[in-house]
Amino acid sequence: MSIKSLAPRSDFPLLAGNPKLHYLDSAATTQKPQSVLDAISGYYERDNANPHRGAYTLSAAATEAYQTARDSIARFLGASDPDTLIFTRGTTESLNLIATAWGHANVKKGDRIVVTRLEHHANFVPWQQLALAVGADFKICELSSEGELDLTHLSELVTKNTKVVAFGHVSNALGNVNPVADIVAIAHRVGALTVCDGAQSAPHLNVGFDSLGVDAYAFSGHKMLGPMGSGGLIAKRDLLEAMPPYQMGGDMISMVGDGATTWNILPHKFEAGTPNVEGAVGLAAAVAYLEKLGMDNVHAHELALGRYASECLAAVEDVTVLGPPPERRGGLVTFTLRDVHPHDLSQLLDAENIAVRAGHHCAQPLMRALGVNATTRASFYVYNESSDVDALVRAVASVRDRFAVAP
Ligand code: 7TS
Repeated sequence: MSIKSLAPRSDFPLLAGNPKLHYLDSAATTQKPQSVLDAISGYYERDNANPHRGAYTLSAAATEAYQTARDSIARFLGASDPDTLIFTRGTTESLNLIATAWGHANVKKGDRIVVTRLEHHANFVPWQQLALAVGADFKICELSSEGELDLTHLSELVTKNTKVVAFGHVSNALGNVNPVADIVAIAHRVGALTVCDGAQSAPHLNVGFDSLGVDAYAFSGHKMLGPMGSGGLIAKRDLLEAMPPYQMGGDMISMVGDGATTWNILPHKFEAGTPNVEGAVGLAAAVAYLEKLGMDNVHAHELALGRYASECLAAVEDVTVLGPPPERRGGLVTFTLRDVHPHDLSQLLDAENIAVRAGHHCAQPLMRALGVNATTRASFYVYNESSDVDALVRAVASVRDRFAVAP
């Protein structure tokens, strides 16, 4: 089988400079196209100043660049109100923002917080710690025997004292694409807030925030061709307006009295201090690149590579592919090779110029439930093609032949 890359490798300087590299760790971070690098250097060459703070022309140019970026990223994610997109350092900061600012104002002793077994630590630990701090009940929705979220269990957990249901759109560890509408319906029956970790969906799917139904959605720019340290939180306007600020300082105030302070309007209320304009501008260039490719094409491309990789890896003796079937997964495949530790496997693959991730994938609660310490994960993006999968499968089979212990 031959699946060509959706985007030319020549658009990505790092890949063009490393023609032998099989980069299969895009779920951790993606490579960046030249257009993103150009947008960042162009911003510094033309428009750089501290936005919002000066009345002079250059500061207005920086402000304009920042706001234009916000508009285009909000549009890309299907949010019709760009001022409800708060720029952050990424998914981790977005989830900490809402768990801290909203959580401490709204979750009390005896209330319940529900997360899922699939969560990345970034959508698990902040809620667990909130529960411990206020004396709330912390519950975890388990997986069914098919390895998918058990919605019957979720319905049982979501009682009338449940204040929030936090869940990932797409699992970084197993690739599950979760049924957002069903989860939201269960949570909203009791008026619980829904917080969606979109780190692995914003890069890969048409998110459509306005119709997704969740109250808040977190994402990272660096996983979708954009710069590190970029990303955001999109949330419903009334939620953001009612929520106290997260960090305090410049730009987020309206009036500072000696004894009290009032807050600025959205989005500034949640963006204290000098913003990451370079990150926003770079991320806007990244979404422009993705829009040109078309998100439906991006998704179809990754599904095809994921299915192909699953089939080929499953055919290697002693390989176990984990997670739901490929048609219900994002573009990644997670597997184990009997008798070979994932860390050893990833180092052996590295010697063949194959970059994959090995470990617990920041999902220790999930690894415990699966009964494994670690797995190996290959994840795909627009610049990957079937030859990357072929190289991976050949190398895994060769490691198996060299190192697997006879039964
Ligand atoms: N949530 C999910 C589902 C993730 O996959 C990640 C990062 C995060 C949150 C945190 O994102 P950050 O940009 O704030 O760091 N996931 C991974 C991964 O799978 N391998 O390295 C990082």
